Amino acid sequence: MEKEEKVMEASKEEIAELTGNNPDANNYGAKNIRILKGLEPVRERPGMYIGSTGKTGLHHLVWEITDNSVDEALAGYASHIKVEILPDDNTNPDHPASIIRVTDDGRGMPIDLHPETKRPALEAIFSVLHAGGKFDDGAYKVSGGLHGVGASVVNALSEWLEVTVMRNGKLYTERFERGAVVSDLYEHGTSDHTGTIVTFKPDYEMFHETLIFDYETIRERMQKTAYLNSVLTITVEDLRDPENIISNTYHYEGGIKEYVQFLGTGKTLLHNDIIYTNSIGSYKELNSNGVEVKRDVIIEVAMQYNTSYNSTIYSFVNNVTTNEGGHHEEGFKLALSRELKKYAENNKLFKKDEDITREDTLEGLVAIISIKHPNPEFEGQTKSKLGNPEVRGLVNKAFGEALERYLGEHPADAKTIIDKILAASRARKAAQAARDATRRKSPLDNLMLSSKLADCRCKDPSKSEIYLVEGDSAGGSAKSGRNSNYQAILPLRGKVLNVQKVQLARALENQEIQTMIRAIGTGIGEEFDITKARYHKIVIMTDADVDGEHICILLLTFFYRFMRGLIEAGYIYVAKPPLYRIQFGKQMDYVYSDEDLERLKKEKYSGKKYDVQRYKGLGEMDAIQLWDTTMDPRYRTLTRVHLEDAQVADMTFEMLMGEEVEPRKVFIQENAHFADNIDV
Ligand code: 0R9
Repeated sequence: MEKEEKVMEASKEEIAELTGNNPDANNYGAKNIRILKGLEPVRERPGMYIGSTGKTGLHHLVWEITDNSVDEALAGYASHIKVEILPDDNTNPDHPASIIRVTDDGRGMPIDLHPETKRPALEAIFSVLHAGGKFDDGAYKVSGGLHGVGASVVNALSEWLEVTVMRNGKLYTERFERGAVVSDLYEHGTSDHTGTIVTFKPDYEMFHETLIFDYETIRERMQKTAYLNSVLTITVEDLRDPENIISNTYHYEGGIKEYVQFLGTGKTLLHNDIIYTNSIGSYKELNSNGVEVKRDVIIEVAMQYNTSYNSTIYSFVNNVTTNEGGHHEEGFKLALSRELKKYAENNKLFKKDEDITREDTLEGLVAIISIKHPNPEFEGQTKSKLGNPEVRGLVNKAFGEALERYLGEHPADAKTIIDKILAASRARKAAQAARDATRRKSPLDNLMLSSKLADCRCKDPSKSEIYLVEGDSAGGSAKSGRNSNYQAILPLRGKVLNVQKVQLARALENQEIQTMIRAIGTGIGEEFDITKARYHKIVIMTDADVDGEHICILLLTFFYRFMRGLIEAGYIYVAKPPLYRIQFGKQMDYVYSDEDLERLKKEKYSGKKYDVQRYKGLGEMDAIQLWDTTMDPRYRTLTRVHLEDAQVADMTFEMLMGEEVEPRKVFIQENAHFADNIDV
């Protein structure tokens, strides 16, 4: 979605009229708030402003508000943020909802009246699209949600929203409903401290999927925000059940160093110290008046190696995750490989014919790159790639110097790291040989593929699907039940390799994985090419039990590690087979959850002598049943797997597949929370 599509700028005259035309951009207040347009467009096309009107979009409302508090903290005026999930006010029993309250201890939003409009400054922030300091040239507002559209969008999409400001020793409140002022800002008491409280209830007219906030999603995001901003203390509370109040408070004095430490938990570390830099780089640009000005970029990097084979690199710009990387990540990787290579060469650590690539230096690495930029440009498919080219050189220089210093001062650590990278280099060469073997198509390989894969007749990938089916027996039923025009079936026997624990070379030796790669057609790793995908729907179909769940997660791990582009393109799905069949005479229903079974027993089958069959596996269904319940596009439920937050997904995989057994067991019995439900 292009930013330009969303911004509907008012004319210069309108801005001048409404703002009093005061260009003093660094002094926020009523005068220089840019008023751009009414809120109707937001209610007309909410997805344009918050990405979606599903669960993800709903939670964006929270981020938009907390981001403003984070800005206030980064400006040096606030240190505490509290996010509370409150119980429903029960005004619409048909639409159960939760309410969010965000509190900060900053200066309090300005309440002074605009000289022309005679309305309070905060009112413009909440009732005019794109009002606020974020868009003022020169204003160093660093925080920002995915779409950065602010408080007015939250207000537009809330059934009601209240802002309370503690300022000048007094308390003020203004209330809005669906974006419109319903009670003007009024003074109603005194306060011995300053701050802002925003409380809102999402509007059921706007969010049809759910109005219930997820504590875990908010907790996780706030924890990350606390790691990235060591000045902050953030409390998250779930007050919905008075019997079970949940509360977490986060404050990380060590900031991203503690983050790296946390991500390395449970891993064997190669060195004790975390390599760290915190510096300011600057570049020149022209401001809105065409005058060249110097801009500062804060650069923070922390990293540490462990003995694993995976790399965990998370990058952020102004506290926003940049899943697709960009120039800050590039600068980091460039400096990393250059400095390590230079050190190894200078200290004669390479034997004859040995060399290392950039990819080798990433193995077993945990790194956080966090920059604060006054004017970030986001690009890429999901607008999560940093596009400012000047950042590459700044990070390269800042981190390169820090790493060079560290290696020079810690020769024992340096040697351990270089040894690890050389091992990675040897494994890479072995993997290349294995990959070449996978690619080499002998007539025997083709025979093996065709004996397992029941391909579809359609050759148009956008219309073709492949079902990866657990077990030969279910695979057989799926082959008989499918629509062979566009549905291909690949049965997978046994547990697919646990790819987290092994290196690429070993994973590729696995027969099931080789067949799957050949069938999908994109290649893997660096050679991955999404345009070669033979199917645009890759559906994992496993039993609705713990083993099935496990196989599903193993497959997702594989895709995440080696064919991530398939997830990013939205090609990976999980099928949902029924758990039960309930029957009375000719009346029959397939049931997909325990709750639905109980409901049907009470409502549709009450008083009847019904029969309930529990499906322990897909293999218990015949071809027709499998088609009806899990493969027929008219009735099936597919869940699209997406990397809404690569970090969460990666940590989940790590937890599931890593060395710690217990959390994995617990998790497998619950649902994978990197998947978002959609009906297809
Ligand atoms: C609970 C959520 N908090 C906020 O939304 C929040 C916004 C905000 C803020 C300022 C201080 N605290 C805040 N909390 C602020 C005050 C002043 C100047 N800049 C920022 C000041 O006192 O001069 N504001 C964010 C935007 C604006 N205020 C403004 F545009 F209205 F100025």
